Amino acid sequence: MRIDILTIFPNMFNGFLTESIIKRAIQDKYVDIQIHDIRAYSKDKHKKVDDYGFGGGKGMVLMPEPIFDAVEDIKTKDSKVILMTPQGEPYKQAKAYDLAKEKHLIIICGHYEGFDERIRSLADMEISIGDYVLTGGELASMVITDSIVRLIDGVIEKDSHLNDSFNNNLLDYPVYTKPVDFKGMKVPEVLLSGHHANIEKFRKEESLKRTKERRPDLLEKR
Ligand code: 6GU
Repeated sequence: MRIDILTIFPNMFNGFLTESIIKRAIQDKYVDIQIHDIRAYSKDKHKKVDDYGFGGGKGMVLMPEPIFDAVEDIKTKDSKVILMTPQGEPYKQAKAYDLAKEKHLIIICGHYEGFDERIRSLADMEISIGDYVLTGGELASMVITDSIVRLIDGVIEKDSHLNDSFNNNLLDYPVYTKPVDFKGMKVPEVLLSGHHANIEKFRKEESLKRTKERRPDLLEKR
């Protein structure tokens, strides 16, 4: 898969691309992630990418031209263009599975007080990562990229995401490691038993119980 991210703050991605699973996925060629500075597409001599909004009001508005030029430059017949905005479709794990099947994603990070409305016409979809406002789409683009890349076949141990929280609208079951007794808090007996059927039953029950307590809204969707 290839992912191209359009941003006016390319340095925000440095840590994200150079650590842990994302770093390894890039090294092992499961994904090619390219960060593009929108400023590089500005035709203005001061590399301007934003301006005052018509009609007044506070804040600067991202201009359409550099972003249109960037998308035109990067787009292929396989591309899906995603616009990051708090007004987008609320992001869910099911969407991560859908996007992980794509060949090429182009992600546009909105910023400042807003972006010119005509930029919307470039996008195949608009995505929000939740009901709160960030200073820009950069963190949101990293959130969705992370959730997609870990689902690409081979990136994490095969099938290890099958029990992830939110699959089948259930939260994950609790897990434990050594020591068996930590400050009087003990690992549940069944997990030490080696009895696989009982362990599976315990995990299913805990998953349900936890979802009922913490996210009853998810159970209603099952
Ligand atoms: Cl995608 N962008 C911004 N700026 N804020 C957000 C968001 C996106 N999703 C939730 N809040």
